[in-house]
Amino acid sequence: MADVNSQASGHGEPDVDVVVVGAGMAGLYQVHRLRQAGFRVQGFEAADDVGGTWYWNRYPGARCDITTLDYCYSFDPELERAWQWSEKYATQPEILAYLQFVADRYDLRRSFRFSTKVTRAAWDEERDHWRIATDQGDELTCRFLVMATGCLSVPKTWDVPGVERFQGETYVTGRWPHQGVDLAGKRVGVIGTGSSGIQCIPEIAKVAAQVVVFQRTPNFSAPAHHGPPPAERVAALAADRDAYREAARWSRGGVPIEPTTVFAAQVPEEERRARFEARWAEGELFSILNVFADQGTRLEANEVVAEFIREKIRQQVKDPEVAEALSPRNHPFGTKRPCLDDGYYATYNLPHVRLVDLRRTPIETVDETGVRTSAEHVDLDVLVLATGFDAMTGAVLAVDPVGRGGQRLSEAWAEGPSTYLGLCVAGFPNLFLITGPQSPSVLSNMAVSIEQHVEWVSDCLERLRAEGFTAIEPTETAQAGWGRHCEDCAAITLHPLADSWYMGANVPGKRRVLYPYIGGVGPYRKICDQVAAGGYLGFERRGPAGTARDETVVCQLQPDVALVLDLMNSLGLPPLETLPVDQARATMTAMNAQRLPGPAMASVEDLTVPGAAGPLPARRYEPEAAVPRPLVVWFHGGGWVLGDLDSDDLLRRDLAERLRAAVLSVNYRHAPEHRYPAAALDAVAALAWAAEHAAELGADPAQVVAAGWSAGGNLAAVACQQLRDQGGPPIAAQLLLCPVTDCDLERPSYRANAEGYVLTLPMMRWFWDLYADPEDRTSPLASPLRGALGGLPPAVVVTAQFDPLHDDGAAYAQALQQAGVPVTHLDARGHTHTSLTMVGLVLSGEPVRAEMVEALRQVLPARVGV
Ligand code: NA7
Repeated sequence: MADVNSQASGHGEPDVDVVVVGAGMAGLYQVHRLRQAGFRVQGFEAADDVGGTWYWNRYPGARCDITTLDYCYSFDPELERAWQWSEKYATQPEILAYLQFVADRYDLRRSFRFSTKVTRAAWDEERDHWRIATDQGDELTCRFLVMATGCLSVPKTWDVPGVERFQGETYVTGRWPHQGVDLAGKRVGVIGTGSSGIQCIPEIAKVAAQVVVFQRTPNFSAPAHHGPPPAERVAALAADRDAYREAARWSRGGVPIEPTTVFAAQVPEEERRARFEARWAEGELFSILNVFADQGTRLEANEVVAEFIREKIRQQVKDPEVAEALSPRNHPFGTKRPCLDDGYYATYNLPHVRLVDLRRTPIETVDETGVRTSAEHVDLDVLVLATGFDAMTGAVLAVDPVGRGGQRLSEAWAEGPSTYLGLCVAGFPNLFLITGPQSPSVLSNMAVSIEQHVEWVSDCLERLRAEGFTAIEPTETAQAGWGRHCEDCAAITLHPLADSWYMGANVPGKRRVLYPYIGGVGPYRKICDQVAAGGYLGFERRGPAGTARDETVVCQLQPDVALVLDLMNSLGLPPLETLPVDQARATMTAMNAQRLPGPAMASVEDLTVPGAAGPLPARRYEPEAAVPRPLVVWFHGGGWVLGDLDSDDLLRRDLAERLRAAVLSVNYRHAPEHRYPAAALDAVAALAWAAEHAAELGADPAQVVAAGWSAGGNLAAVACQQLRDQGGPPIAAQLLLCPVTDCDLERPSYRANAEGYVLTLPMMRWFWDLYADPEDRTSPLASPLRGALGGLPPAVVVTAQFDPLHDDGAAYAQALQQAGVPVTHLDARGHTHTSLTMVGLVLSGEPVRAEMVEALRQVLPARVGV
């Protein structure tokens, strides 16, 4: 081991290879792995022994709330055999004993300097190493700095006014005295009802003479059902340990639970209740978070679970007023860390326990003898602060590493944490965060996430050493891309609705973003693995071997689009273009049948409208709306070949509802039975008829919109050109969603997005071949981009980033603009050709469709029906 008191020489090799800060679950394993790999490692720990969270949080009732046989190391089967957990959720002393056992078993203490805080870390650009200083006067240099400082290790600064005046005993749950506290016969006030408060209140109530709980926000809590480790889990683990652990590593939360695919709206009330009761009985966080697939993303689904829990609270608490005060109503279930408890709610039935609802009677101040609220003075002997932590960033920013160019991490993070994969930070070479912000961390089983990070970091350092690099750092572009991906993930959840510590809302002045990554443990592991396997995608590596820089930006697809693509790939369906047309149509019909129900309409009516060669089936959607309203004449997608009256049904309902418009969907004739120009001529005829009969269709003739998706967008564009040439009837606007506008299949987006995003280049070839002869394709009736564009109705053109047709739409928008037509071009980032149509399934499409409709409203002549 290096002499950590030695002054850094500043020349040649650094004193050690790696400094690891923290001797909790992460730091212990990191030191172990790096030592095994032959690195010279020095650890520092502020406490006088190992344990991290479990060293500090010794308050009564402190326990794990992930089943402990999942919340433990899995890197060594021998270790697993050597340690048996006595309970389903181990108590703090047992977990601390386990970590001490681990430290002994691998002789880890010798690598740590305890009772020592790292106070300074600065990157030496000339020598490619970090300079570290501690509060004990150590100064040393290291090549790599690993912050294993924990996500919930820095208690939040006391922000309860007057706390320092209190003359009784004051205890912070996260800094509970080691010798314990005698609360027997005392009047105890507890501020805070997060996990710590909810765990300690029932225990304190067992001994104290009086307990007064000061609650600002009620939290959701489920019974933990303490007892021995669950028999099925023990059996599953015993039967095949490796498979069990592997399943956890690739799961969404780090515990091997099968995610449900049942949406709340899909099942009747009775079944909803049965599903909830079954999960409630399990007493596990991930179970109760997994009643419905959409409870984390849809308020209505969430409210079903939330209300079931409120009902449970009412059943447990005798006084209805207290029960109501304990019932959370200001945040969706799961957006604040839910708790597991042991008789928490029933505690309020005890005569010596009282709840003070701070929303009704806020704390004015703490004074020498107790707490004064707006309604009373509560005399106390003891004040317990269970007020939480400066989560995710507090511990790292306490050191506030100084990176390249003298930039402090706090400056780099002024607008919120910005990392690549939650592991590294641009501008801070060779700095690694274990379970940092923008990694799954606190939304997962920490043990699994810690192991994944530690192993990734260790492998990375070994690869750097083997390949002769001395520094690694993410590119700004890769980091910005990861930040966008994290935001995209957060945006489709309900998290932004809550003032939670996940959102940084508990610390005044902290930037409001979702700090952890919510994309899931398994998907995240896959991304990290791909980054490494690809030669450190998005990283620059430097050293005597030269510089290797990779400019990749990972995860550019919207997260829910990626999930749908994965799901579709897993079905192993044959490519449509390899099927006979009737089978391709049957496949589409079968897939449409799987859809969720769309927005309800006041009426949906089937009718016929005149086409170019006879009547065409059509369907009219009427939302509840003011009249007169716009009329959208809709042409469905399907490459002129596929599709029927049911195609794009959800999209049309969504459009009708958002625009408060009547939508008339016309089922034009399809190829190959009716090749070019049948579909185009039908579209022209139907659009003309609809525009002439708008009033009869209950709409405003001045607000007729020609619209369509994909090949339907092609038909809408073509029909607008034809009606302009025919001298009317007038069309107010055109809405072209991912339209086909030209027969040139050589545009860059056809190459970039040729495969893998549902609509493929081979499929487009197939559609064109079935629709039109090569010599016909260049006609404006097939390729509207080649037509005259002046004098066309204002247009809203939507393109999707990962659509082979992206450049078709973009080129049309540009050409329209050049021809003097007012155009709004919306380019949907991270979307595919089909994803914007997946109403209810792909939530990231909602803001795009909202923007699309808003743009349409802007160009419609009269702003009615809004
Ligand atoms: P939490 O979950 O942040 O809970 C802190 C609690 O303290 C919460 O109820 C807060 O109410 C309350 N609080 C914080 N500041 C105040 C002030 N000034 N006045 C009144 N009440 C206040 O921390 P925990 O230690 O319980 O749990 C942290 C995590 O550790 C937990 O989620 C598990 O992952 C393990 P608020 O909700 O902010 O209104």
